[in-house]
Formats: sequence, C-alpha cells, structure tokens
Amino acid sequence: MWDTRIPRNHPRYESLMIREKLVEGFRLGIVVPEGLIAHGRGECFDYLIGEATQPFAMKAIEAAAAALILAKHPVISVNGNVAALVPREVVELARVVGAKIEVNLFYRTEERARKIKEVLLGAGAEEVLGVDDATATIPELFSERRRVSPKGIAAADVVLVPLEDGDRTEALRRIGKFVITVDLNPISRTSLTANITIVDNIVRAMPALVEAVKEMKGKDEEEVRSILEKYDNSVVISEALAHIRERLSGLASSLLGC
Ligand code: PTJ
Repeated sequence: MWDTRIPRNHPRYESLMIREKLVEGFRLGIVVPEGLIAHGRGECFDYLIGEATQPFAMKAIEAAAAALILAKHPVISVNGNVAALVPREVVELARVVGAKIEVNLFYRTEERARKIKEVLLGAGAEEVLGVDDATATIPELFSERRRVSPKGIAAADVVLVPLEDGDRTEALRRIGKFVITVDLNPISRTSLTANITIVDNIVRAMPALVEAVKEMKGKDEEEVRSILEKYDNSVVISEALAHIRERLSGLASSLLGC
C-alpha cells in the first residue's frame, strides 16, 4: 500500500500524503507526469500562504458557494489531479448544488478520461460527462480542453475549473461563462482571469466549499445574491498577495530577531 513508507509522526506527514495520492494517481494512469510538476508549483505557493485556508480564501469560497447555488446549470470540471486528490468532495459538491460533473483534460487521452470517470463513479457520482460525449468545442481554444460535452460545460452558466490552465479560463470567459477556480498561485493567468479565485489547496478548499454551500442553502435568495454581488476578485487576489508579503517580511524579521 502506498502510504506505509511515510511515518505518521513525520512533521510533514499531511503534505507528503497528498503527494502520495498524486503518485498513486500517476501509477494508476489518472494523473499525467506534468500533473506532478503542477503540484510542486502548488506546494510552493502553499508554503507561502501558510498551508491553511486564509480569510481571503474563505471570502472566495463564500462567493463561490453563492454562485453555484444561484446557477441554473452549474458544472464541475475534473482533471487528473482533481480526480486523484478530491473525488469524493467533487461528488458531494455536485450533489449539494445539483451540478453536473465533466471530465476535461489538458493532456487528453480517451483511456485516461475513462479511468477518471471510473474513479468518480466509484466515489458515488451518478453521471460523468465529457468522456464519450465530448462532441462540442469551445471556440478559439486549441488544446484538448476545447472538447466539451453539450450537456455539460457547453451548456453551463457557472463552471468550477480547479487547477486550470489560463487559456481555457480566458476562452470560457469569452463565451460568457462565469468561472470559479481553485489555484494556489494567486498570479497565474487563471487566477487573474477567473470571476472567483479561491487561493487555497484543493484538498482544503473543496470540503470548505461543500460546507459553505450546505450552510448557505438555508438562507434566502436575496441574501445569497448580495454575497455574490459584494464580491470583488481583484480585492481578494490583492489580499492574497499582501498576506504573502506580510508573512515573508514577518519571517525575515523573526530570523533577525527584530
Ligand atoms: O489532467 P490534465 O491533463 O488536465 O492536466 C492537469 C494539469 C494540472 C497538469 C494541467 O492543468 C496543468 O498543466 O496545469 P498548470 O497550468 O500547471 O496549472 C495548475 C495550477 O494549479 C498551478 O497554478 C498550480 O499552482 C495550481 N495547483 C497545483 N496543485 C494545486 C494547485 N492549486 C490548488 N491546490 C493544489 N493542490
């Protein structure tokens, strides 16, 4: 079993276990090698934000919950890394907001798309789009991510696209989709282009988003709408950057004892 090599009392146990999930996903043909590199980039930013869900991420999570609740046709887009790290949370979020789940891959092969679908069905999904039915295309997008399901992303008003590449976020915005992303890098093209950017690790953000939706579903529609209307993604990204700056200067000062 893949977790036996890491002692439970290792100070970085949790972080190492997340890596192991991705490595296992890679061995099973769910994650691409590039996904391991992408995770390393994410880990670096996670260190910078302090490996915790910060207030700016909570603000974005609340707004994302509101957008998903108000959506007429929400879709959660799943790639290899997301399937390896949070399959159950994807299914639970889809259930609580009534969203469709769609496999959408940058490095697409039909075999990997099918494997990811199996993972999601195994996690309790009733339906997974984007595998045998990716017959529509996102205009002006030339990567494999242009291929989408007519019942899913093509018809969606709100799309959750975690760990995304900038090109598709821009293309989705151009065709009028409301885009929510989860990205540890606050200055990635995706982060800067999305309507809502949750700067947090997907392993923390997804359970928090599920909880936020459950809580918000009890509120009246006007209140939910006003949470979304008050949200400003530029402010949230600036807060993420200011948090990193303050954290780094605090750490630098503590090393100098001042
Ligand atoms: O499965 P595929 O073929 O669709 O490919 C998936 C990857 C992730 C390889 C592909 O989408 C890709 O290359 O993505 P990028 O352009 O490297 O962007 C991934 C972004 O996600 C980067 O900005 C990372 O910082 C961020 N990231 C990585 N791991 C996490 C993360 N954000 C949140 N939580 C993470 N665990």
